[in-house]
Amino acid sequence: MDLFDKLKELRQKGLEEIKKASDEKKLNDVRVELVGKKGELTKILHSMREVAPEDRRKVGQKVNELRDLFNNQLDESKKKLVAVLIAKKMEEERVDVTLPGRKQAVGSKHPIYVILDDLEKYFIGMGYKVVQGPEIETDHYCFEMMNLPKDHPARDMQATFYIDGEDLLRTQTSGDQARVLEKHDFSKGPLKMVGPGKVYRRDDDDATHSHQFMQMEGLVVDKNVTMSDLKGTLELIAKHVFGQDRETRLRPSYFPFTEPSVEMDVSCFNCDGKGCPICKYTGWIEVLGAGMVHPNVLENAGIDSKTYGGFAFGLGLDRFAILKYGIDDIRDFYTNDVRFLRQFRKEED
Ligand code: FA5
Repeated sequence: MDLFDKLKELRQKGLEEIKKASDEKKLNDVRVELVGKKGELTKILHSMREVAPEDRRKVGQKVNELRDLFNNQLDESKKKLVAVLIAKKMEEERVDVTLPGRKQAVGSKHPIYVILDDLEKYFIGMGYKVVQGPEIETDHYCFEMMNLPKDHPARDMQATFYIDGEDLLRTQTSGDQARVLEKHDFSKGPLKMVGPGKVYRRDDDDATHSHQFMQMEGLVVDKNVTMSDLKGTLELIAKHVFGQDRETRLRPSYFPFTEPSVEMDVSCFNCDGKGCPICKYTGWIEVLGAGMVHPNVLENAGIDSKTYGGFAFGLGLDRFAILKYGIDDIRDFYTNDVRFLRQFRKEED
């Protein structure tokens, strides 16, 4: 067969193979086989010696024409294959933009934590450190160290859930006082701390009582701390949380770990002090207990009560929250109703 016939045959075979190649890889193989460095057309050029000199130019021309033809066909085929591939991918990854989007439910801070975080910041600003005591507390720290020995009648006011003879769900955050007093090094400066957290009591639930609630303990111990330091601090807190207009009062009270002891009331948000079922017709809602640290508490922790003295307070964060937001039932904080919680979303911003 002469070279012209070979070229004719290659033309037919090449075009068929290009047509048959069903993916990019196969098409590339065909390209290498036809127009590659060691491909069919190159082989033909290498056998030019067999061609009569007067025909060589013509053969060269034919080879070039065929190379152009193959290259064009190969490019065309590639374009078609890529287009098919893209169409297939688009079909597979089709997104229906008219479908409604998936709604992301964004939660918000619990109202009690809104107040807690705000108060923490406020106290940190006044030089207090924040401590975190254990919710499962020992009788030793919750009561004994706080001047409440086993047979003390004041234990009855805080009946709680015992886990065994020694461990209990803490009734108050006051155990934090004993824990920090034991560790504090007064050569490094005065002790100023707040300890927020959950507490538990076997109280009967009503609009202002819950069997689980939040307290924030406060303790300041140094030389020369006076009752007016306590009064000033409590007034600052009340004004910070409730604003300048809400009325507050201090009443004498009793706690085994403070002497003298006081309780602070805030005028009822619901009746503005006139008396209603929420404040049990007193016009006031009690928000915290406080007093000057009892010398026994200091001595129990190994601190000389003749040199050092201080004040302490335990505020009820739930009570702060109901008064601040005008919530008529404390139990709403613990029922996890999102319609209730959503109302406080703005407070967080
Ligand atoms: C105490 O728990 C003392 N540890 C507070 C204290 C600390 C006094 C340091 C002196 C020095 P009391 O039982 O009064 O005190 O509780 C403190 C506050 O917790 C109350 O003023 C009230 O705001 C809140 N509170 C008490 N019982 C409940 C309850 N069942 N539900 C919601 N809040 C409560």
